[in-house]
Order: sequence, then structure tokens, then C-alpha cells
Amino acid sequence: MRNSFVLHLTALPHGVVNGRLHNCFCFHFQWEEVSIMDEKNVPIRTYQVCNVLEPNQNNWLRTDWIPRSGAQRVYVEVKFTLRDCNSLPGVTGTCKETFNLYYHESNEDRESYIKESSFIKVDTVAADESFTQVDVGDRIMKLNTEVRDVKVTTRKGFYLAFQDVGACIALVSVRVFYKTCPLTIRNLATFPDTVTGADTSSLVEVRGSCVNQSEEREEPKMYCGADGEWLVPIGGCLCNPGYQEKSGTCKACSVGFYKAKSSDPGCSKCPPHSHSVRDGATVCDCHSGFFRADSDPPSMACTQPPSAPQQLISVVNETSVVLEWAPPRRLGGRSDTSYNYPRPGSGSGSHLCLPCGSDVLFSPGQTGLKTTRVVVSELRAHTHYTFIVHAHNGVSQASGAGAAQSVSVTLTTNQAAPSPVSFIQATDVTRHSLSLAWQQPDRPNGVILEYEVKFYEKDQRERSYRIMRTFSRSVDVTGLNPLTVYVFHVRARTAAGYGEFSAPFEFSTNSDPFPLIGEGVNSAFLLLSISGVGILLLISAAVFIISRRRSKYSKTKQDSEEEKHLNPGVKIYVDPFTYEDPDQAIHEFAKEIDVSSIHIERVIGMGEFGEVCSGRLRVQGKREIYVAIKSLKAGYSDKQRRDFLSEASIMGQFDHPNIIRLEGVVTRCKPLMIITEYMENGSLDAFLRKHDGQFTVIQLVGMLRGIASGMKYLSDMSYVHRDLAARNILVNSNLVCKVSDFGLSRVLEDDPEAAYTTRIPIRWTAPEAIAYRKFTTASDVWSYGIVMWEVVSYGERPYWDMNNQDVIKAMEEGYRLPAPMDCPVVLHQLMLDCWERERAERPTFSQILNMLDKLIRNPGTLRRVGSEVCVSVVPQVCMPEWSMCVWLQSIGLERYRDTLAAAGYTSLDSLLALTHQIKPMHGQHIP
Ligand code: ACK
Repeated sequence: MRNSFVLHLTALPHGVVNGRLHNCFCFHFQWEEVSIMDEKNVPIRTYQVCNVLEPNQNNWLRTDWIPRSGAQRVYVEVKFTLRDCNSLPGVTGTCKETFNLYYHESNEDRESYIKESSFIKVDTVAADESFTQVDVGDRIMKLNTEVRDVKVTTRKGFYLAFQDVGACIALVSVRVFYKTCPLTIRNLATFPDTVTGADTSSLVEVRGSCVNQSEEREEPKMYCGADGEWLVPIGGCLCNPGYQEKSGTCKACSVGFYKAKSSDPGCSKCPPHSHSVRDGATVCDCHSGFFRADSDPPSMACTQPPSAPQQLISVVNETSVVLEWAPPRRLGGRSDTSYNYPRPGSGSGSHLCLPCGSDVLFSPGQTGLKTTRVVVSELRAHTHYTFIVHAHNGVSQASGAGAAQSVSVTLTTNQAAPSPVSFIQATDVTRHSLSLAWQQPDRPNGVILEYEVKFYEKDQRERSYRIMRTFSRSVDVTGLNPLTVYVFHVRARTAAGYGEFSAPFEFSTNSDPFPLIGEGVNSAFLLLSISGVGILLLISAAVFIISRRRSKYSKTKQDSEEEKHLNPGVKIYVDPFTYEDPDQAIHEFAKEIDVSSIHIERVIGMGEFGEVCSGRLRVQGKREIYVAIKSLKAGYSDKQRRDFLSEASIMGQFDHPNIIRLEGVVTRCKPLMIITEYMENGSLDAFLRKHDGQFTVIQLVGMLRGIASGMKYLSDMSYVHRDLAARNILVNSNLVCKVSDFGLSRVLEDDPEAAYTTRIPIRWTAPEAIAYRKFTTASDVWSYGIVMWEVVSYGERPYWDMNNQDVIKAMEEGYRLPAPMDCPVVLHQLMLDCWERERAERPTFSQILNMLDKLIRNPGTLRRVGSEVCVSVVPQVCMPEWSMCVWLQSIGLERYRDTLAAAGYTSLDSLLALTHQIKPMHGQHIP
């Protein structure tokens, strides 16, 4: 672009040039103003000079002061005509065909006199055409246009001057202008109208400013060239978030669209499950129920938290648990599901749940798990744990979803070897002996059966060492060399085996002589006195303990009945035989399963009504599970059908971890089937026989606890099982025992005239139930006692090969099964309690359960077992002497058995007769 001011030459009195052009240098007033007509016949003014005949012409014409207005280089366009000297008749060599253009920079706008020498020459201007074709009056003249440029940078303005040196010229117009690069927008930056530089090659660097609603990407720059053209645009701007470029401006994104970052190419449609309701959105808001994590890009669809993990399975291995689960059914549209164990807790009672200690190890970790499997180790042995697996994804926190995303499992850990003893202390040191004591290991993991002490002279290293075993947490090591350093290690053993040895502890014997206690006392006398006092204490204890035991269960039984009475919300079992239509009962309590979802694999046994098979069940939307399938063999009667299905109607009412779970029934096609959960280890009696002697006492007690818990549940529902026996307990792969077989009871009741004795499991049945069919929870308790005996004896047949009549007779005479080999005394005592003749005297299942829980919590109480002598004399039934033996064991005084026998006390009765004469002494400690 050019900014210009045109100096029109208007006709003015001689010497005055339009106020702008002046004849100057007072001594040469030769330029004259002449009006002529231009080609359009418009009158125009020209300045003419034509002194071609006279020599030494020096005629000046100058302009007014021209303000520079910021320009640095100005252009002067001169339109003129020039006469060809040859065309002028009679001219001599004085005639010229050029004129000179001058300029003079000045701050003064009204300089009246400027010296010639003050002007600087711009150029000598010659005509291209001597006679430009301009019709000037009667002459045709040629119009020349010449442009010169000049740098004007030093003053506020300048003057131009034309010097004629003897030519015949007419100045038609003089136009002065400068160039600018015009205002423009490039790359969303505005560049202002910019005056070009002073030199013809100069480039003026110009910084652009970002257009509205845009921000700088890189400093916007361009160069303004001398010819007024913009060159080399650099950098530029980007539309702000929520705006996009349109024709060089930034326009807001419309509703339903968004632009998150200025660098995004344009507005985009809102991603799924989101919306924008206003123009210029930088992000779309999620629909209700959908969320976006902080790290989610705005282009991502809004998502939801996952549903809970599915099918949590636990496999217990001693004190480790492998937990596996299936991913949640709904991942919420995300792929970042991870799993946490927010609050695993443990409790050895049934209620108290504490957070797991920090020593519990989770592999590969406890939080942020990407896998669906974790191994938890370093748990406490034989402890209930609840594991909560929590599915989590990027929006769980935002959504505030909690329990809905969790699944939990409660399990009990098994027996394990004890942890190492951590500290050994020397309590007494002599020349030849050391008395050591230590603490129980931090994690005994069961009943500590003994400690093993390994020691050797330090100098000998472990080349030769000695081992001592002890039941207590201290030992006197004798026969040592004086002033010798010994190294000791101690380890504990439970039924699960030895734990690790402790770290080495060093103690040195000293040079003192043996310390003597009771010097001068006759040691034989001392021993005798101790025995005598012991016997007295023992007898006193007998009176105390026996009298307490007599009333034990009648009191607690009453409590329990009160408890039931006070708890009217307890669900009560409904007898399916009260339904007129057996199919109505079955469909009320059992789910009909489509036979096509069952895949039978193999026959695993024969049930009362037909084969029992194992197989798989896949119910839609659930994970495939292993099941047991009982079928009703063909050719059944209506009664058989009813009896067969009654088991399912009963089982379907129960929901307890120690009761076999009914999955459903097939009644709409044949054969009829009852589908239950699959118990990998089959029935308990066969399982124990197969693994004779392989379990720890705690494991056996754990199984018994499970059965007692299931039976407590049944008794709470007022259901009487009537056929509780190890063969009717099923065992799964985690050694969880579940009560099964709910069929027999009804067969008996339906036909009171039947030969019950042939159907009643005599060896398991309480006397009152055999005698007059008084089947109650108390008779189930009797059976439970027999199950305890079966369990502890690893599946031995109760009463061995005695016939039923002899068994009934022995019971009537008060004989009871003896303790099986290695049976903890307390367990046998509990069995005997279950076999109380008076059913009111028997414990309830709730009491049995409490008792077993106590034993598990205090495994020391299970340590005392019947010795070989006691059990071996009772191959058939327990004799009175044997009871005395068991009782002495149970109070820890079996070593006095011979002393008492020698004194004539061979039975509890004879001992009781004695105790009536001896009162326990107040303040005496009864062991
Ligand atoms: O001792 P077992 O293997 O365990 O043989 C018997 C057989 O079927 C006849 O009752 C076995 N059985 C019954 N129900 C189940 C079940 N739910 N899971 C596994 N085995 C079962 C039982």
C-alpha cells in the first residue's frame, strides 16, 4: 500500500506555487505557472520553464514542507513533459533535456529561505519520451512519469526542489508517498498497518497480537518488506478451549460440542454418556450415573464403577490362602479395574473381627491388583478370616460406590508348624548346668506338644550336639563342662510338625559349685511329704470338680432354651409332608433346573434311591460349578418319588456353610434329580479311614466344630436330623464338613408300624429314641457324640463288631465308648457328656460349639491325651477303672493312679466315698 500526498499544480500568480511549490532562490524566478487542459479537457496547472536559448540556467522550484508522518523512505512521482531540444528552432548548445530533483530534511515547516547547498540531489531526471502525447492546446506533448525514492529519517519532514538547468519542461504533477504493509491477520494474529523500512532492502520485524479468544502458540511475527509486502510469517495463535477457528477468527463451539485444549484442531462432538448445554464448552458433563476420572481425557466416554467381583473362591493351605475370583460382570466401560482388600479381618470367635496384622503377606499385593488371584500368607493358624475383595476402577472414588463393588469370603485357616522361639534366657548358671527358659513362639499355630533344645560347645560348632526335649518352656541342662560357652537353639513342635530352630543363644557355665537347696533335709522324706499333700489336694479337687460337672449342662441348657424363647425371629423349618401336594413344597423350597444346564461326568456312588453322580452345572449368568447329582431310579412308586423329593424340600430351606447346599431339582423330566454342591472329599467316614492318623488334633476339632455349627443351625430351626453319622457328613477340598442326608427322618415317621429297629442306626441313636422314638435335638446330640468318636478314631466303627443288641444292652448298663487312641481327654469328656442317659443333662449344640471354640482358642487344653494303658484295656466298653484313669488324666494327676490303686481307690465311686470325709482346705490351690 502507498500513502501519498499529491501536489497538484494549480495556477497561481507567478512566483507563488500553490502554497506548496515555490519559485525559490530569489535570484532565479524563471518557473511560471501555466494552465492547460489535460487529455480529458480538464484544466490543470503546470509549472513550466523554457529558457533554452540562454546559457547558465539555474531555476529552482520547491515544495512546501512535507511532514514525514513516520515514513522513512518516500517516493516522489513526477509527471512532466519535456521538449526535445532538436524540436526547438534556433536553440544552441545551451538547451538541456533533463532536470534535477533535490530534497532537504527539516523540522521547520515554514522555512522561507533555504540555501541551494542545503539541498541534496536525489537524481537527474530525464524524459523517456521527449514529447509525451499530450494534447496541450494546439500542441501534442508527451507526458513522462518518473518515480524516485529517497530516505528521509533525520527530521520531522522535508522539502523537495526541482532544478532546471536550461530545459523546456512543464511539471504536470508531483505525488509524494510512502509505503506500508497493510493491516492483516495471519495465523490468527493481527499485524497492524506498518510503514516500510528506510532502505530498499530493509525488512521491518512486526509482532502480531492474537485475535479475540485465542492464545499464543508461538510468538507471531512477520516482516514488512520495503515494497509493502508482508514476508515470512512465523508463529501464530490458537483458538482458546471452547473456540475454533473460522475465517481468521475464533468462534465458540456450539451446544453438544466441546474443545478441551487450544491445540485441538476444532470442536468435537461430546463423547458417549456426556453432554454440553452451553456454547463454548471446554468439556462435556457426564450424564447422571456416569463419571470421569481425573486422569480421563475429555474425549473419553463417561464411565461407571465396576460391579462386584464374582465367584470368590478360597483355597486354604495351612496358614496361607489362595483367593481367586472372576472379574466383575460390569466393568463400567473401563479397562482399569483393579482389586483391593480394604479390610481383611480375623477373629477366633464367631463375632469379633479385627483388622489383619501388618505381618500378613499379600502376594502380589494388597491393593491395586490387576490379577484375579492373590496368595495371602503368614496368617494365624486355625483362625477365621474374612477377606473382602473390592473391585475398583478410575471412577469408583468419584462415584462413591462402596460395598456394591465388594465380595467377601470367610474361612478358617488350618494347622501349621509353629514360628521360631525368639528369645532364650539363662535363669540359673552353675559350673555344670544351665537352666534355660523361653517364651512360646509368637505364632504357635496350634498346641505346642514339646520343645526341642539343641546345644553344643561353641568351640565344637555343630560337629557334635545334644538334643533335649521338654514339654515346658524351660529346661535344666546338666553335665556341662565348667567355664565353657554353649550354643543353644530351641524349636517347638505341634501336631503339624517342628517349627524352625531359634537363632543361636550363647551361655557360659561358671566356676561356682552347685547351689544346694534344703541342705540337711532328708530327700526321701521330702518326696513323701510332697506326694501326701498331692494326694490330699487331688481328693479335694475331686469333690470340687465332680460336684461342678454334675450340674453343668442342666443349667446351660435352660439358658439356651430361654435364649430361643427370647428370639422369636428365628426361622423355623417347615415339614414338606404337611403339604398336600408334594410338588408344591418342592417348588416352594427348590429351584427347578433345566436339565440341559447339567453335564453329568461320572458315577460316584449309590444313594438310597439311585445313583449319585458328579458333574457340572452352568446356570445362565453364573460361573460353571461342580455338583453332585442324585437321581431317582426308574420304576419308582409315588411314595418313593415323594420321599426322594422331600430331601430337596428340606435341604432347600437351609442356608448355612456347614449344611450341604441345594442347587436345585429336575422334576420336569426323567430321571428326577436333586442337584447339590459337590464335596470333593466325599463322606467323612470313608475320608478319615483313607487318611488314618494324618490330621492334627486341631484339624479334627475343626471338622467337629463345623459339624456342630451345622447342627446348631438345624436345631435353631427346630429340625431334628435323626441320622447324624460320619457317613452323612460330606467333606470338601478345604476340609469343611457339611451335614447332609435329610431323607431318613421322614421314612421313619411315615410308617410308625415299620420295623424301625432294622432302619434305626442303633449305634448312633440315643437310648430314648431307640426305646420309644423320642427323636429330639438331644438325641441328635447323642449322635453327635458318636460322630466325635468316629472322627477322633479316624472312621472306626462305633462299638466295633458288637451286635446291635449288645450295644443297646451295654448302653443300658451305663457303659460308654472309650476314648480313641490319642484322644484329648477334654474331647472324650465331651463325648461322654453327649451320651448322658438323661437327655436334659446333655449339652446343647450351642454349648458344644462354644466348648469347641474354646478348645481351638486354647489348644493347650487338647494336649492331655489318654495314655496307651488307658485305652488298651478297653477294647469293647469303658470299665470303671478306666473312667478313674481318664478322670485322673483330665485333671493332670494320672501319675497318682498307682498310689491311689495301692491305697485301694480303683474307681471314682470309691474315691468319692473318701472325699466325703475330707473337705478342701480354704485357700489351697487345687490343680
Ligand atoms: O463317600 P462318597 O464318595 O460320598 O460316596 C457317597 C455317595 O455319593 C453316595 O451317597 C457321595 N456323595 C453324595 N453327595 C455328594 C456330594 N454332594 N458331593 C460329593 N459326593 C457326594 C458320597
